[in-house]
Amino acid sequence: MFRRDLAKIIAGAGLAGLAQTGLVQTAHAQTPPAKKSSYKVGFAQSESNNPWRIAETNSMEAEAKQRGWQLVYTDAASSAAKQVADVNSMIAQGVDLIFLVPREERPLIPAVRAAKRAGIPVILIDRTVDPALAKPGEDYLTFIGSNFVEEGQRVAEWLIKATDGKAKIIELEGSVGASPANDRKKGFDDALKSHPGMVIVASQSGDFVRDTGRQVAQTLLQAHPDATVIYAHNDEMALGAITAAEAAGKVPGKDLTICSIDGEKDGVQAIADGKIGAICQCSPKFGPIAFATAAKYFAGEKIPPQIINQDQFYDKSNAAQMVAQAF
Ligand code: GYE
Repeated sequence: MFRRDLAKIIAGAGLAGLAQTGLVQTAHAQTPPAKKSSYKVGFAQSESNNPWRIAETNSMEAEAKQRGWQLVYTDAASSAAKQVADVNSMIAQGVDLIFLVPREERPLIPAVRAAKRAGIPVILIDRTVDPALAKPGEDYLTFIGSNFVEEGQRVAEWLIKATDGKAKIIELEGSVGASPANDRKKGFDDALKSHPGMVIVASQSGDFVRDTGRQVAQTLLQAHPDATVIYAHNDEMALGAITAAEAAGKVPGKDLTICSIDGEKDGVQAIADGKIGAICQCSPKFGPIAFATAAKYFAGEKIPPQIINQDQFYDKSNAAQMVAQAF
């Protein structure tokens, strides 16, 4: 809702009615604060337990420093409840804008709503919230990140070719309720539907964590020793799966084709070493685009409801030369 629309509504409805419907707050959230030479912005990170998260935080901190903006940083340590509290504390500190990585799609809705009520704009970066419960351009400013459905699809398409359409697949899902876990599963599973030879024999969460991925892969390989593929929703779990497979006496790259998403250094190196077959990139370097979008907003420009990052794809044709620039 923008100022022009608000003026129309005020003319038609009267302010008292608006306050009851909450429309005043919506309009406020879309109205940039007075121009300043420097801003105080919050960055509510979900956790810091893998190279992807650390690369994202570094990218955000570097950009804040370069622009001379104050960054209020919090780490929710994998707890959605703590992340809601973190956002509330940023609201209490009167930040000009909040960059939020909603750890899970639904539990972070109260945080989005609280910021909206306080008239503080929120930019969701890297993960999003349930679109049925909160909408970009209305409940928060915009979402910046990858198309996770497409990432899952691209891995599926590569696998269909690499296996001639015949595979028994173990799927290691990301954190339960996280948008990249939901959408990477959807994109992958849907792409396999028209290929009856591609069978998912088991699918379970490894929480995007290397050692959890290892443990889940170990259990699932015991239950399905004839599996030929492991699809992990991120590189960390794929690297855990390599350890589990080797411990079970299997040779990744020969007995098992392993695929994942992210493109961290260890993952891209594992392709070069022949242990991972392919990885769809998902870049964690959000600093430049996130802050540029906030700056445009502060300058009064209209922000699109979604800003989608373009991802590369790694396989043995390009992995060796991409290792050096991977995060
Ligand atoms: O793939 C994973 C991380 O939200 C897109 O979260 C991100 C994902 C990323 O923990 O490694």
